[in-house]
Amino acid sequence: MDKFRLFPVQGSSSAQQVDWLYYGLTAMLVFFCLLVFIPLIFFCIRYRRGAKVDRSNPSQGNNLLECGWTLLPLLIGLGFFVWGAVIYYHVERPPQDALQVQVVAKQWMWKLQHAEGKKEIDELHVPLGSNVELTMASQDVIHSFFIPAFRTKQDVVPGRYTTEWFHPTRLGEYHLFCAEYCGTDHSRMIGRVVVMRPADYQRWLTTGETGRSITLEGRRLFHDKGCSGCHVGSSVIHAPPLEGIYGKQVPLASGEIVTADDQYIRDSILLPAKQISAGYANLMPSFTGHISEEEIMQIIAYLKSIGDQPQGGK
Ligand code: HEC
Ligand SMILES: [Cu+2]
Repeated sequence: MDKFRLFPVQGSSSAQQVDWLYYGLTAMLVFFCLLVFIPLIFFCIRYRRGAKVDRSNPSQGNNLLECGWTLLPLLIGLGFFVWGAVIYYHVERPPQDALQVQVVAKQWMWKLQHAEGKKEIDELHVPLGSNVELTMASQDVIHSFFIPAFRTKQDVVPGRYTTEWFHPTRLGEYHLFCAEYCGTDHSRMIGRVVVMRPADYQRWLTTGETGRSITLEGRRLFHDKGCSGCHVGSSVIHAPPLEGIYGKQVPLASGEIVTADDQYIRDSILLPAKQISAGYANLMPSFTGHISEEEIMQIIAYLKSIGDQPQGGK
């Protein structure tokens, strides 16, 4: 039985929900298929040419039947819509306590980094029973991060961040695919996800080349890339302080108010002229071509980490 599988194994908390929806849809389709085709075949045979059956008194229509077969499918359709929407809502909203993993896609590999600093390529190690959130960026074209056993798939798009989360419920190794055609070697852009016992995961984090944590790496970059030259209180250039900016509402020169999330900070670094903060001049140089997606993610993690410190004004 294990050889013949219509569905991949259920490796995450959402897998079962997604599968039940599929079973439900399939059952409904089979039901309506039979409802149409069994009478159809029956009438084909019964009223075939030459058959001696009563053909008098043809039906003149039946309002109850008409309303019934219009309303019933409508209600069933809406029911499936609500069912699907509930699952979608669950799958699209990462929980607050999730472990953070940064993912950068490029032709043709996945580069991943854990918050503690451990990096890997085409492999993702995660602990059993924890929520894991991936923040993903692409260095070139559109890719898609697909783990069939977890029933999660999300496009990875250049120029913006997308996220994906899951809660592994089963130890083991699972396929990781790129599910968006991304060029010649797309079919080789594959890898594996390894779900480990939490203790094994902690041990794994500290073995091999571990590197510095993402936030420490971000702090180093903040100085090395020259950000700190402008973004400190004592700077000659009038630039906004960045302590506590993460997640805050930022007024822009255009009068708009935006939330300083990952995307906003990323755009501030690469396209500083796009959104100017109110009260400041457009003096920040663009770092396009001078900073990699990984480095931007590290700086964002650093800015996030200095978010809790008290600071003057907003
Ligand atoms: C030459 C000085 C200068 C340098 C270097 C510089 N910035 Fe800026 N930065 C500014 C100024 C001025 C603004 C305000 C105008 C604007 O929004 O573009 C700003 C705005 C920002 C904002 C938006 C802040 C807000 O309150 O909306 C962020 C985030 C930011 N910079 C991050 C960085 C990072 C990260 C680096 C290093 C990679 C960096 N900056 C390097 C001068 C600088
Ligand atoms: Cu790809």
